[in-house]
Amino acid sequence: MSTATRLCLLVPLLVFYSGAEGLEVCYKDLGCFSNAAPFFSAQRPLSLLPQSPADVGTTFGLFTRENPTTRERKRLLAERDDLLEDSTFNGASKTKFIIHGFQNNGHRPWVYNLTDELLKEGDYNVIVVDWKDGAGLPYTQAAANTRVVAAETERLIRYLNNRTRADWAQMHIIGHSLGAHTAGYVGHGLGSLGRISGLDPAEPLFEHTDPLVRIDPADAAFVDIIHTDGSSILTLGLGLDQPVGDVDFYPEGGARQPGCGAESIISKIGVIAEGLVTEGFQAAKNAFSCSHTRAIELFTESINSQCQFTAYPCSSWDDYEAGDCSDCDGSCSVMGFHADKHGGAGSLYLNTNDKDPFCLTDIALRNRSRYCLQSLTRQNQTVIENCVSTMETVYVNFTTNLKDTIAEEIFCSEYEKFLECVTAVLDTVKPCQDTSVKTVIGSAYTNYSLTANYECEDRHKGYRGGEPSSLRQTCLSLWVTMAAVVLCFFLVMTQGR
Ligand SMILES: *[C@@H]1O[C@H](CO)[C@@H](O)[C@H](O)[C@H]1NC(C)=O
Ligand SMILES: *[C@@H]1O[C@H](CO)[C@@H](O)[C@H](O)[C@H]1NC(C)=O
Ligand SMILES: *[C@@H]1O[C@H](CO)[C@@H](O)[C@H](O)[C@H]1NC(C)=O
Ligand SMILES: *[C@@H]1O[C@H](CO)[C@@H](O)[C@H](O)[C@H]1NC(C)=O
Ligand SMILES: *[C@@H]1O[C@H](CO)[C@@H](O)[C@H](O)[C@H]1NC(C)=O
Ligand SMILES: *[C@@H]1O[C@H](CO)[C@@H](O)[C@H](O)[C@H]1NC(C)=O
Ligand SMILES: [Ca+2]
Repeated sequence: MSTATRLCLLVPLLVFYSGAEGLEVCYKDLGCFSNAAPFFSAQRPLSLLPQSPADVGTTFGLFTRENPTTRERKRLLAERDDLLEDSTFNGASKTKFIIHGFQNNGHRPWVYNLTDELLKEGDYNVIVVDWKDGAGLPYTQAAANTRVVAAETERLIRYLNNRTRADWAQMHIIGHSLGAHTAGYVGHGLGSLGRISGLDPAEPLFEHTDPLVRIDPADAAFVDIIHTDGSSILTLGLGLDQPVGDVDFYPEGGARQPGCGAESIISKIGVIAEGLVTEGFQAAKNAFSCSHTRAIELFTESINSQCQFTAYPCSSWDDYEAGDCSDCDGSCSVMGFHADKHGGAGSLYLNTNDKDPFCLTDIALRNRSRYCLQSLTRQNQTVIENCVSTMETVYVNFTTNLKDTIAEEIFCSEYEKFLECVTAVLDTVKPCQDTSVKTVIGSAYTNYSLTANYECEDRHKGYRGGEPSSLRQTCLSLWVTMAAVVLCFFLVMTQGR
């Protein structure tokens, strides 16, 4: 980010500035919280103090196989032996914590789905950390409140350990968005937590900050991260792109997810608005956070699925997409719940489906990127049967095994068909674009990749011109972003749950 951009970013952030003032605040039993460095930095120009435990209102709901339903949820609280005795907490079982993020709470369908899948997999204590009163606007305050949520969670864990000998080296915290950083603080405080799964950890006020401020590999014995919305905040990406775990999974590159609609900020706002007009608030909200919540869906699916989310080490997503990294060489891993049973470290890449179920079978996965490139660059093996275009996608049906002798001819006629198809899309989408068709076709041509259904889909959509790059660096786009963010938060709020 340039200095100018960063300065720009400060201004809209001021809009959200409010809440606790001062340099340090102390809360009984939880200790003191300072907002001095490293909590104050160039990446974190607005560092608030956390609100009081009463304002944040953290609660802990216990689910086990004996009491799996919402109605049977048991409350736990540090130092409350009566609650513990009345509960089904088993100190000998492993414990899984679920911590939600900004503008969320512990009663969302995804929390129940995740809990159900966990209890199906094993006889765990599942503890849902609900901090909804502290997780609302402004974002700066919610980001600060995570420290109080973490301190309370740490206190509960120490308490459970004292009373039941439950070992926190056997505990696992699953945190989404701000909840991932919360988990980081808990692990840091405890020193030897077993595992943290960070599901698309939040980007704003955390990316490139000191490891004390954000989740990092030292926060637990094993830290696995799933990145699904790592595109710049300037394009409404809400998740970290920076690797912050022992192993970082980047499904579909980790910047944005297939099936989530448009990717440039302008078209993203368009999709949100369209959702609002056609299907109401829920649709608009889903369009806004589709990529960000995909990490949860992927993790939840991974718990009991027969299909493994095999991920490959690679130098970059582009190299992975180009088919350069389809060999594991013993350093692949499996994204999601079972990641701890596999080796693998660093940044790993994989393809996923654009809808539930998201896991692609190994064979389709391995062949997918490479197959398409081969099909398109070695046309003597390929016939394009038909070519169908929509606004977003060009579908191309292939058959293989052509005789080499007619290769040249086929190549030409097939290529013509392909051009026709892509041109048709360009005409529909960007009738006024002055980029020469040749260049545009060129980039579309090499950037197609084959999905499991052998439909050739443009994953980069580069031919549409991408984001307006002149806008990107200006305050204008920031303000548009912020306006959209405000709009979306307003939608989320007014939805009132
Ligand atoms: C929860 O699971 C149900 C049933 O599998 C599914 O239809 C629903 O979309 C899931 N909800 C979320 C938020 O993941
Ligand atoms: C539990 O904590 C109490 C103090 O609250 C302490 O006296 C006791 O030794 C602890 N027990 C264990 C097993 O750590
Ligand atoms: C995957 O590739 C192998 C060899 O490259 C081929 O034999 C197999 O049919 C392909 N499978 C799919 C589903 O494309
Ligand atoms: C494509 O055709 C050329 C020329 O006929 C041939 O040399 C090449 O091996 C063919 N490619 C494949 C993958 O068969
Ligand atoms: C691909 O071809 C099959 C069989 O001809 C057809 O059913 C299918 O609709 C085609 N897909 C596309 C995207 O054209
Ligand atoms: C394919 O897409 C990537 C990523 O968007 C881009 O960097 C690359 O230049 C594109 N390839 C071509 C030939 O345009
Ligand atoms: Ca940390």
